[in-house]
Amino acid sequence: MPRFEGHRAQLMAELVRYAKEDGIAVLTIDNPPVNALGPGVAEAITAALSRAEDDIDVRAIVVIGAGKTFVAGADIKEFAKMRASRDCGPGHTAFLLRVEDCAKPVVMAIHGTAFGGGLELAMAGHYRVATTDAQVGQPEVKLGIIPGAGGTQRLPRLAGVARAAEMCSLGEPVKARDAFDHGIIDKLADGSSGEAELRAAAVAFASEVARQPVRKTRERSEKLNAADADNAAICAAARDVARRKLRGRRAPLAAIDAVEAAAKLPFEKGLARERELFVECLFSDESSALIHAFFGEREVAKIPDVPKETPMRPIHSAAVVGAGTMGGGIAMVFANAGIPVLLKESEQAALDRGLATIRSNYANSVKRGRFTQEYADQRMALITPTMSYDNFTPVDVVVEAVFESMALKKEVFAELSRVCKPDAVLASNTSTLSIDEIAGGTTRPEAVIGTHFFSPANVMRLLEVVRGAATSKETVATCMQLSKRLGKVGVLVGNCRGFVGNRMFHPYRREAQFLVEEGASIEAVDRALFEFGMAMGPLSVADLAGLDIGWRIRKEHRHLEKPGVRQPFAEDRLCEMGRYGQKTRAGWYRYDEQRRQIPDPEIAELVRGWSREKGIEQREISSQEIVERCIYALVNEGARILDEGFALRAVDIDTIYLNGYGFPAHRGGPMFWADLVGLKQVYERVCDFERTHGENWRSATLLRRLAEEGKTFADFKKS
Ligand code: 3H9
Repeated sequence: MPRFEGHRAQLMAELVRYAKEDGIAVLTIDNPPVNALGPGVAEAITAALSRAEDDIDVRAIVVIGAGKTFVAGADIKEFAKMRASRDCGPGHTAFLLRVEDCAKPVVMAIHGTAFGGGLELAMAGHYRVATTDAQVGQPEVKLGIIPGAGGTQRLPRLAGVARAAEMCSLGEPVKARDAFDHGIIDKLADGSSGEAELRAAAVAFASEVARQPVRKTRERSEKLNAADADNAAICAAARDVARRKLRGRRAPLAAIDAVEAAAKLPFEKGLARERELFVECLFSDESSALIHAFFGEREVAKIPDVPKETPMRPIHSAAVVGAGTMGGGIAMVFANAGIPVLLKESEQAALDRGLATIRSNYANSVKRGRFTQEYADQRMALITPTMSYDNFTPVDVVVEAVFESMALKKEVFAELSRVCKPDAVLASNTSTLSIDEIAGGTTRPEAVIGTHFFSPANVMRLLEVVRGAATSKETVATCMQLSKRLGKVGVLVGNCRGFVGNRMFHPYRREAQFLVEEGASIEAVDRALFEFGMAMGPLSVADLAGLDIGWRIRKEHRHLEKPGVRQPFAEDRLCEMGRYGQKTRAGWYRYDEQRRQIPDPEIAELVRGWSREKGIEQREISSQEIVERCIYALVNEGARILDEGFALRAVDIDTIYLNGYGFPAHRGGPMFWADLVGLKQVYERVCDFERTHGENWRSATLLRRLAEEGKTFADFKKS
């Protein structure tokens, strides 16, 4: 064999190991970390299948994944290369037809996850055995694409059109038992969860089916409804759900079109339709944005000066100081992760109130079927209420969540320094105060860090981890790892006013108010941003959060405002009228007893009157200007933050906005979106706004520089 061929054969043998057990060939895919169908894997599987077919001692074949999972899908990194070369390559369709045409029965053994191309591979096999804790799914829409290797054609043949349309359009994972009930899995390997146990169960199953003729999924049709009208109705209903749940996205609708094609067309024609739709989606901005978001969520865990090997403190127990809305939510987060947590208050009544809220949150979850009463009881039992610091000594991490007052926080941290063991992490949930100043009041500033949870803490995925000047690498590493354990996306940020998220949100909200003061209607501002994809319009968000919070902060920081620079005034006036938002059932809008929003024309009229008094010209404002004013305000501030080093990378800012501020995932985050628009265009618009609206719109130096150099935020690396 020539040297090159020999090397290739060796590589393939490493990607897919071949073994034999009682006449069953076992093919183990070994492509860490998640056995993705990366370069060479399909070829290696094909070669191993051929070897098994040629081996007269082999009666059937098992395909299994090495390590903790089956195949988690195609290699997502390859999509960027395809986009860059405008070439999707041959794809995996022919490979999977080859698997399906294997002359001997092929049993796919699934543990961990069979996602995307992984499930497509599994469905091209003749049988599927799975551990009970395995999950299957077609999550491609979460990457802005659709299954591209027959998933939309084989899944309806196994699970029916309705289930396939749902799985392919929403992308949610399905547990093995559910998949079994729907015909996707043929056998559950009860009691096994790891590769070795599953392998034994799959080999036994393969021996049972070895004598049966192969059963090709593509030739099955019993689950495809005979009547086209039924399928059309199912797909129409699926489209309604997808439009509602994944607003503004193309891929979910394309996925349903492809599933519908499976029901209408012969298999080969259906495959061709799937391919067309896959290619259309792959070359969309939606897909580049969602893939950016996928890798971003993983990238943020990588801190250049805090390598993986940095020692971390083990976290076995926690304490939360303050049982208000945030403190109670944070205690639930620890309990939900199985970590026992003390919940401290200084007054019995406040402690009782906090516990009652937690209890009612758990009761609601049980009522909604999210988990059982027993599970809720177990979580509740992990929360220990207390009125003193006496039992704080052994805890590994404390999160302070008391009222936003520096004096009070300093008091708490002084107490924590006194009672906590020397290596405990001391975290503050402050959203506005300086971590350095808080740390300065302790005897161990290296152990002090910010953990800025978002409300409701037990629901929102974002956690800003705020690094102070003295915070040690060990403390940073511990908190970043803890955030993953708590089910949060931890993003490391620097200690500036508002940190990253709120610092950027400030100019965004400011512009929303200015727009109303200049004549846009309250509803028009909210509608334009909602249609851009934001979870809620900025004025509705303000009503939800409480207008009085911003009012109080503005009053405290008035001395920092630059004279002569325009400030919004309408929200302060609303507060002076006692309109604090949803909590007083009146703010920008009015609210009924069920907190349903009702437009309030009186307020629009009032704001118009106040604005005229202040000499602010009233004019028609387009929804494009509304979006640009608000989103470019985010981008401009984001550029400053990046330049000043308070965020490590542009993708960190995007991840914050996608997970904590309702920024639409299919736009990739504000910085990514600006890169897509083109920084030159963004910069020119910012300059226009500066000419018209003054100093608030002074362009960030970094934005100007990158625009002039023809670069993107993604190119930027802080030297
Ligand atoms: C597809 O299949 C299209 C098909 O229709 C075929 C068309 C032709 N590729 O998440 P983790 C990396 S589309 C490349 O932290 P976990 C990830 O970046 C695909 N890399 O672990 C990370 O790298 P790093 C459909 C991947 O245990 C490392 O693996 N499939 C891929 O918390 C560990 O990941 C999906 O969408 C991949 N497919 O969760 C599944 N997957 O360490 C996407 C992961 O350098 N993946 N990586 O940061 C997942 O949902 C989760 O990774 C999984 C494991 C649940 C599997």
